[in-house]
Amino acid sequence: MNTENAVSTAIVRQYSQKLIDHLCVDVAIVGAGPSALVAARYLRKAGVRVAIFERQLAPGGGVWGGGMLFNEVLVQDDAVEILEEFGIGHIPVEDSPGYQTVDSVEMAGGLIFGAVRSGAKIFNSVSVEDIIFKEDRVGGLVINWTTVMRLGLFVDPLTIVADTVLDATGHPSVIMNLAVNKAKIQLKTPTGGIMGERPMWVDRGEESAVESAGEYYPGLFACGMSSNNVMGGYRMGPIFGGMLKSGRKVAELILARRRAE
Ligand code: 48H
Repeated sequence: MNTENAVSTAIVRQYSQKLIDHLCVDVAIVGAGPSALVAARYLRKAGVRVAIFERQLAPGGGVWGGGMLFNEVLVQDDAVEILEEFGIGHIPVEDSPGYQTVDSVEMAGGLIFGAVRSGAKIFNSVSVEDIIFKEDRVGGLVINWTTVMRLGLFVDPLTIVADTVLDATGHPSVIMNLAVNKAKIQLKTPTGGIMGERPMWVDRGEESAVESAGEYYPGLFACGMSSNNVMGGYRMGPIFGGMLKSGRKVAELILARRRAE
């Protein structure tokens, strides 16, 4: 085999095998932002098979840009153990006890590395365009190349079968919207629908991001800004302790649900 052919063959074979191995998983996560990457690592550490589908080329979601492109974020002391789980550095804020600054590039890189090293597979440049919905249960994802979707090409998708789907798509709550609008289901929220994100109130937003992480329909969980939006929580700006804790909490809830079934 010549070298050009060896390179292409190895990549196509390895990618195809990776995709085939993850066409049916325990947990399919939509979006590779901070809450998703934390959830993925804790789920993998418990032996759960996890695949993450991220529509952008670069996983990491909204972490990279810090606050208004100043590439630093804040994390509260009570989420430091999650940073340390991923080996991410942090510096105490001298005049605001209880807070740490974290370089947002280190945070994005560390979260991605920690999730992948735990055995979670990330499929980047893949968009989730629909859900599988059977017998009153969310049963997986419908995926396509982001390029196909952005060009508006008429190309049929493929599917990922999953016991559990985790919506970690951030502010737009893409999967929860699909579930409400296409499957016509009532979510476990006070209104049965998506309540909508409120304006900024850092402390309340941080609380609701964690409180809202959970199961909203059989087979369908949400975390991070997605669950915060679903439950009508406040936004909190470039402070990420809530996102990290939300990811850890949703992993614990998914594990508890799997044990109960
Ligand atoms: C595949 C998709 C699809 C799709 C979207 O927004 P994220 O970083 O998610 P979180 O919730 O872990 O973190 C939120 C945080 O970054 C943030 O925005 C904060 C704290 N805001 C506060 C404020 O006041 O504004 O990541 C979501 C990811 C992104 O990478 C998307 O590209 C991806 O989901 N995604 N992937 N298929 N249909 N939709």
